Amino acid sequence: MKLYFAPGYCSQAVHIALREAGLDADLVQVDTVAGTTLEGADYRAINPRGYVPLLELDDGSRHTEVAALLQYVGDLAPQAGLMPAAGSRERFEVLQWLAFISSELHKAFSPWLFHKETAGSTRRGVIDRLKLRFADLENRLAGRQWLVGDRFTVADAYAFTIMGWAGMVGLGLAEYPNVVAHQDRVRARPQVRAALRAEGLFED
Ligand SMILES: N[C@@H](CCC(=O)N[C@@H](CS)C(=O)NCC(=O)O)C(=O)O
Repeated sequence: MKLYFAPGYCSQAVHIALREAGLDADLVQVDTVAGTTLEGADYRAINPRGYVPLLELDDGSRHTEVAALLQYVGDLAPQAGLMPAAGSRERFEVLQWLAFISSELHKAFSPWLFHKETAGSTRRGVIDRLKLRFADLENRLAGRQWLVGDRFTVADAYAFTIMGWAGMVGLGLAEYPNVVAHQDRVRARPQVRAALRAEGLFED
């Protein structure tokens, strides 16, 4: 397998899931602004949408969308518990959190808060809404280690990656101590550290 990624982008969630699942994947770094891989290949020819992540399977097929990739990777390694069993209540909950993180968090941060062209009024509106969603996450994490059940799942990897962006756009998390504790808990996992290290975002 091959994961097309950019350091600290949403592709990080899939990168973490692959490592937590114990699956080997080649990492191909992409410059999404230039539209090329680091080796200079035309990334638009690989993914016409231009964004990461993209997961290329060993049969050469190419797949996108973080939430779908996370489910797929989790299902490849059931013993890792990243994706609960089909039909279980816990899987239903993981799917809900993936959808929430994707539509309510990920797609609010990106592109709105990452583009300097975003008008101030839009920016303020997005931030107000994001704070409501942060509060949802904060409530969910009260008295819990992980978003679903008592194990780390792909939902935790996705939440960690996206909430890691808060500081980058000047949104402090001090009002959300459960979220901060969750971020710390995820960051402390050996496979997460390995993923961050491989992306050049963390050094021992
Ligand atoms: N719908 C896609 C969106 C992926 C996405 O937003 N990727 C961002 C990084 S977090 C990106 O590559 N942006 C660069 C671009 O769109 O050109 C998904 O859920 O995977």
